[in-house]
Amino acid sequence: MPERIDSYDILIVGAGFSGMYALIKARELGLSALVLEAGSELGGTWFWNRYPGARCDVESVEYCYQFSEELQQDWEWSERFATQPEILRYINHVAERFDLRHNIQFNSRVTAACYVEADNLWELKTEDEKSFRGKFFIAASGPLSVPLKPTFPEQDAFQGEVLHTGTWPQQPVDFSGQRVAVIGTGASAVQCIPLIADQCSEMTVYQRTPSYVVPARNRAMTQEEVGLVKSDYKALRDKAATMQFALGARYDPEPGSFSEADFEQQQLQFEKWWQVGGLHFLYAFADIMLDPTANKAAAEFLRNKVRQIVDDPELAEKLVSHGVLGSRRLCTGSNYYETFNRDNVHLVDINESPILRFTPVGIETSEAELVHDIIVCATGFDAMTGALTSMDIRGRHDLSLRDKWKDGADTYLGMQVAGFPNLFLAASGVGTPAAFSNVLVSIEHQVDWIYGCIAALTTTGKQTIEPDPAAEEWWVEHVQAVADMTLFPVDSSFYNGGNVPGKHRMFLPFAGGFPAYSDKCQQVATEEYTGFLIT
Ligand code: N01
Repeated sequence: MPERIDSYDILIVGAGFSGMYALIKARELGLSALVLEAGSELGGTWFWNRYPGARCDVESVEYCYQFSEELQQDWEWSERFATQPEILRYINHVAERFDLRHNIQFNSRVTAACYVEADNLWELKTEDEKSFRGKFFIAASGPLSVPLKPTFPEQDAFQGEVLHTGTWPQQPVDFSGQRVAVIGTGASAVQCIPLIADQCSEMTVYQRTPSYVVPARNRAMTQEEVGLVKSDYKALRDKAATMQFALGARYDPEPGSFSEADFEQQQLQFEKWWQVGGLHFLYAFADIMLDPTANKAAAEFLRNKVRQIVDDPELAEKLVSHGVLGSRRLCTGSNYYETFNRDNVHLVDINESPILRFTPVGIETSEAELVHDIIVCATGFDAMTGALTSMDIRGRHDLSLRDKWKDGADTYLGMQVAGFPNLFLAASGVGTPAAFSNVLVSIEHQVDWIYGCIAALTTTGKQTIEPDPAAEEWWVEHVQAVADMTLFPVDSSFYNGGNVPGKHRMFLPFAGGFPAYSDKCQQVATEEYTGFLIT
């Protein structure tokens, strides 16, 4: 007897914030849906990234869903920036409140997805060889879900433990008395270094490119400010939607341009936003990401802060970045630079002393062999495209997404890819502002748009939607043109694939801000999906 294949209206890959919301929306529209999730639990990136110090850099009152006023009112965040465990508690609370679990299949890593043209449906296959069919396929696989593991010579020789921040063990790791290496100094490293340094006996940080780190200034939320937010949550959300990064609605960004202020005013502005803390520092002037002079001044202000914090001037110079501020993700930290004043913390600049190989007891650089018990790789992700190309996705005429994206990840509005009918991308980060914005705002916006589109198709009796290749080409060029008007694409980073050896270089996110992007999406929908081919 042939194997029975379960069929749904909607197949969703990923049970993180976007997959969960996609499921909620499917239910709302009375559509049958199944979520396939590789992990054994909910949470996506927040399930896997449970390293010490993991917390969000968007304020908790904004890093949560806004589709339900009741949900907003009944959940209480305890800190300005929520920790990973608190975010997971929230995610589980949402799953319970909306009764989501019975439509989610865990431990189900999707390895292949194929558009079956004759039946106009998608067939997905999981690692354990199970198949599922659905009319629409929503890839909610996340922008940061494929960890980038370094490949140093003789890496397997090391006898101790090797951990990656992006696939952290489910049980807490005991660092006491351990000699720990941390490779990488991006956002994950910036968060875990101070906490691990507190516990371990010796820490060596292997740095290739320093980051700009602004203090998070995390603290407990007061009842008063929670009350204030909840008294008109909608106003806060509406304001955020008009802001470039769709975050920081509790603060008023400075509308002025850098060149209009004199030196003293400029420094006062920078100091004011340094004191506010967090990513909001980029709001100090309206043109920090547009005017190289403004950007250089902001960067020098941050370098001077490091020079004040770090006791050893030579070490401070190694820790400061000379890149374009914001071109690589701005990091927020708590006691990051201060940690390098500790006697048990050492920095190896691997540009000066490259890592030659791993050895059974540690890491050999061009200068010395250093002994470690645990090596923490905080080496990032194959961002935005990685989760999608890790599946063998095939559209019309067996067109492979991996092949199509070899020379550039083309999408139209970041929602769909030409040649892949009825496949929707939910906040993958490609061609959308998700990576530059409060991703929760982007997720809800994109998922709402996708279901608006599905509803429009269904009510008009249409069967498929996919981008017109010409519209896709235009969007790709537009995304590049907009990025080129800013300073975002200058340095090599995961924004442009520069962090993955051999990956095609292309600036992936839409840098024009959330309001411009959502306006464009709205316009396309209003004009009956211009740029899409509907059959
Ligand atoms: O990854 P990264 P991440 N040898 O790519 C280094 C989100 N996030 O996990 O820059 C030596 O930023 C690499 O060096 P270089 C957030 O969007 C958010 O830290 O390539 N070093 C770099 O220093 C963030 O931006 C939060 O020269 C190697 C580091 O590893 C994104 O996730 C918290 C190497 C990787 O930095 C990714 O952050 C955490 C090698 N072979 C993460 N390979 C918050 O919400 C890589 N590196 C606060």
